[in-house]
Amino acid sequence: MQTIQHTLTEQYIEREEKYNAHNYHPLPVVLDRGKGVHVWDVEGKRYYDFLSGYSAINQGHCHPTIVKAFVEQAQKLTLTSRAFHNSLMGEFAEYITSYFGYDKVLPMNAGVEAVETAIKLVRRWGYTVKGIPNNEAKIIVCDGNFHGRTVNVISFSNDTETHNGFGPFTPGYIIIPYGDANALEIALKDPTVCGFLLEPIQGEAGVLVPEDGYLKRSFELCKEANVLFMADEIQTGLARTGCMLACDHENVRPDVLILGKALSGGMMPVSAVLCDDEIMLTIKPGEHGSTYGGNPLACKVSMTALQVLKDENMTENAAVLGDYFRQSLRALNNKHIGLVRGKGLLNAIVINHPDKDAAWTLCLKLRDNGLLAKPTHGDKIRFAPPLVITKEQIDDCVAIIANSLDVLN
Ligand code: IF1
Repeated sequence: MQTIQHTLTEQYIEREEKYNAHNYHPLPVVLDRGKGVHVWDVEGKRYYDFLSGYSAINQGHCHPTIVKAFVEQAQKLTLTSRAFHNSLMGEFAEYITSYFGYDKVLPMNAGVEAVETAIKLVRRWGYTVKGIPNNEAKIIVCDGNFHGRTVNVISFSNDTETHNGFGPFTPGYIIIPYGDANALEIALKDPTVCGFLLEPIQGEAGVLVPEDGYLKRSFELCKEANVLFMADEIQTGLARTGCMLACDHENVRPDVLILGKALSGGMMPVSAVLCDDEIMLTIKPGEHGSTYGGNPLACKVSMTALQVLKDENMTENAAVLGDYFRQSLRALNNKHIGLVRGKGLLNAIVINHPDKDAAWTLCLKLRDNGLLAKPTHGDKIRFAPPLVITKEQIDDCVAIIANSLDVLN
């Protein structure tokens, strides 16, 4: 009788596939432990993490200061619901609003909940402040957007994979090309538009950086049209692109700022919407909320995660090492790297190869050589390490990438 030997990794994956939903196609590696820029799999092999939990781990895995805050608060008070006050909510709200310079914050959990919150706020503002007739408010969004996976949010996604087969969809959205201020200007002529929602750099689309000046021009056009500029900085924010917010690169202060992911340093889902009173106070008690939103554990962890970004100069590190990383990749002059793009430590390469699975093949090779990254949209690979990475580690990683590219010959 033949017995098939399964590695430990295979055993983990088989079990997961048997009992878990098949809503992802992960790279075959089973992670068990993380510290800083590194993760270890169940076999004990170490890797550089070049995905950083889709930029939720900007501060590095299991950052000791954040872990300490987490553990201490977990032993004290974790959840009260918003039916009662908790002793950290005021401190958190003051901390984060002064950190980003807004009147108020509304805390949620997953990123998409903050997007939904922002949409509700902006529609409500549209009706009560701008005077749009009831149920007619529209929001302009961009082609290729990714803002999360609720039915409402996928209603305005034009990615077939995330959108198709989940209808009926929510009306009230106008999709325009990304990076095209003229298209925005035309769409803004509709007086029922209350907001323009965008990613300052499109992540899912493969790290699409718009032309310099696009954010500023879009913001100004919104101002002229009395429309709120809503920045989804869930992925681009929190030092990732070499500024605290990607909008800072063009000195744009969004009317509505949406944060998530690294807001907790990868400890738990924490998201938030920040805006001024004219917008925030249009929602009254009982009209919006969440069981876990603003829980004391999240408040404590989030303040600590934000403080760590500043204390460890992660913005500057992302800016300097991001430039260095892109330069080093370009200097490889490898015929299979069609394009290197990004800002700070949010980067992607476009693979130039006739085989449509080339990016996946390369990611498997990178894994074998000790670096984890994931293809997006077929031919692109995102490179977004934790912001605590050093220059020596970047050199090491570029060498791994250079060696791994041989697999495509
Ligand atoms: C998945 C992408 C990254 C986001 C922006 C809101 C959300 C996200 C700009 C929602 C989430 C994720 C989630 C993850 C894949 C991932 C992703 F490839 F799809 F685009 F990061 F690049 N706004 N991004 O990027 O936040 O509700 O998930 O907390 O859904 O598979 P969430």
